[in-house]
Amino acid sequence: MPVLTIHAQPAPISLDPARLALVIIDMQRDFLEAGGFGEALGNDVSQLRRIVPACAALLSHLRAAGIPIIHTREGHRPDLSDAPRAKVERGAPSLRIGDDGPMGRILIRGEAGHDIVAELAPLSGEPLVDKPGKGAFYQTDLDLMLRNGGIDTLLVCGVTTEVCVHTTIREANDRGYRCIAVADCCASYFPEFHEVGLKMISAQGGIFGWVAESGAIFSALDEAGALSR
Ligand code: C5J
Repeated sequence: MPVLTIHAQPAPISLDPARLALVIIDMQRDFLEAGGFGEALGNDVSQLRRIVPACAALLSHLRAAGIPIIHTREGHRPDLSDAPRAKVERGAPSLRIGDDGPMGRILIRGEAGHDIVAELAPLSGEPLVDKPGKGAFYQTDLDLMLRNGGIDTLLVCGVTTEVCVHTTIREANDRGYRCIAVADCCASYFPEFHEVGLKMISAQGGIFGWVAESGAIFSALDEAGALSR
């Protein structure tokens, strides 16, 4: 496939699709469904659920184009030994990390709520990175996997825009990866944080990276596919 050029903010970005991967952040039941961590913190989970169809379309296009997909999940060991006390103690006292909820223990690996939502479940062979923090690089082997795979540019989507998506993009940017946030495949419980979060990425000439709509990615992939035929 030839070089792709994606229409993005603050400027179009050209990239080698052989060095491109998608990191889809934390599309877990604990954040998207009633009774999970997100709702326990007082949030309206429908704000996040609305991007599921767009994320499903993105996964299907990228799978068809052979672009690697890496899924992440935020969560902790059952004994909470990897959960800083400062994190556990914050939030709603009624339902904290490790407490029993309707989908099992909140934000604990192996519990039903920790799973990716069914519509976006990883296919066999797609890596799943379990992370104890907000950023996908913190205490994980993500950087090693990307470098071994020759990846230099990341599409990043998922939830929430201003928390785990932003932290991951900042971490990736500092490690030398070019990041493109996929705007309509990211969401926040706070729509205004989503909007500002995206602006913060592309402001100042792309201080953290680029922002593109999924439609622009599909057009670029389709065009490159047509050119390679
Ligand atoms: C949060 C996340 N918001 N995945 N996690 O706690 O953004």
